[in-house]
Amino acid sequence: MEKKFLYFFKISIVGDYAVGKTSLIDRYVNEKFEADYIATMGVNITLKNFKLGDLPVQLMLWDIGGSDKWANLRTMFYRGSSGVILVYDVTRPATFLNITHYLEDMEHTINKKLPFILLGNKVDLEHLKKIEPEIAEKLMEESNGVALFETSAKTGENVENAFKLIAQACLKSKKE
Ligand code: G3D
Ligand code: MG
Repeated sequence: MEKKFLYFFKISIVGDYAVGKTSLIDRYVNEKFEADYIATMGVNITLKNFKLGDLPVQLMLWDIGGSDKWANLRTMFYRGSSGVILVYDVTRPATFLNITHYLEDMEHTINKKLPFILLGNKVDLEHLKKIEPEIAEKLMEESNGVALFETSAKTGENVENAFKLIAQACLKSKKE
């Protein structure tokens, strides 16, 4: 009989306050699991089981509080991560500019660069949109990201695609 492996990936979701990190996870995951002792440190943990093709995969999503209070701890969250989701809000340019800082954080923390995807969230707010995908695409390519997605936690646009792709990238980097 064919042996089935369960792949397990810790994924950190990082970005400024109110870009939609928690909403994206809520949209993607139906069942929430919160570890209280970690919540007090500014992190919520959510588990998501699904299949990539016929491979059972479990994602452990670390949702990091955006408050500056936790800025020193953020580096710690990258450790042990298989991949990272960086989120900005397409209506607030400052949240996009800060992506560079998060990338620097990540590089200083771990020697190996983690696979990451970049999400421009809140694309449903078309009339308020200030960051066009071309500029984000450029940053993503320059920093060797896996992909850029424009998402909406409100409508669900691209949410599933994004999580699926980071899981695929984690799987690929594990096999390399
Ligand atoms: P955070 O976890 O990154 O801090 P949240 O962000 O998920 O708490 O979201 C912050 C606010 O943005 C919330 O509004 C949430 O409903 C809203 N939001 C998140 N994603 C989207 C999106 O894709 N589109 C729109 N239109 N709004 C979004 P409130 O009012 O609850 O503070
Ligand atoms: Mg949050």
